[in-house]
Amino acid sequence: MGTINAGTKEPLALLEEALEGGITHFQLREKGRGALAGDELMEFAAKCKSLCREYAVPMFVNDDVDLACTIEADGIHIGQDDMDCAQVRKRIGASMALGVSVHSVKEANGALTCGATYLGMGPVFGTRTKSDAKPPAGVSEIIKVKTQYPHVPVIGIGGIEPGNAEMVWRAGVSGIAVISSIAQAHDVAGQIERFKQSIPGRRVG
Ligand code: 3NM
Repeated sequence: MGTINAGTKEPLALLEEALEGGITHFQLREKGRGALAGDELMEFAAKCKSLCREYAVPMFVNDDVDLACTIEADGIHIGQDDMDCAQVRKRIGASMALGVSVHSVKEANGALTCGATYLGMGPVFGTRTKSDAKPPAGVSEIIKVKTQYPHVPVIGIGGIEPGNAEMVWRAGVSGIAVISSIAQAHDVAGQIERFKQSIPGRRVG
């Protein structure tokens, strides 16, 4: 499960609450109006990295290879239009995880040929967080990709909430990535627990 910066709380406080609540991965996605840049971004990313390290949670950086390399992130995530994934793999070396957003078996094939470690697929449901998101795709392409590449980790993203997460798990994902449903939750730890309860076979009671 991943969560990313956003919401009304102070971002580092939110990250700490999410780590305390049990997120398993964190992705820094610093975009849009008022986004940090330059040294400020570097400093903020380094603080996120050290917080994640305290909780032994891997940290990923969205789109920014220089930033990922400078803070020695555990992984980088890129979209189809961001950068050439073969170039990114070349720059980051073999050990850093590389996530690539894909929307079809064809794109998955391309990403894996370039050395992707995992695939992000979305938006599964409608999302207001990403203004240029594609129309909601449901889980049908996830199922096709998992059928073709059963051992490749796929992460579902987009509009995922505790109430609709089970359908995504059942499509065979290894994780779900969530922004608003966690970042805007009043009780972050409680919301993360609700997500954990959504995993088939993990429910108690
Ligand atoms: N990428 P929320 S959807 C960052 O489809 C992102 O690739 C998407 O935010 C994709 O959990 C999305 O608030 C936004 O819907 C996810």
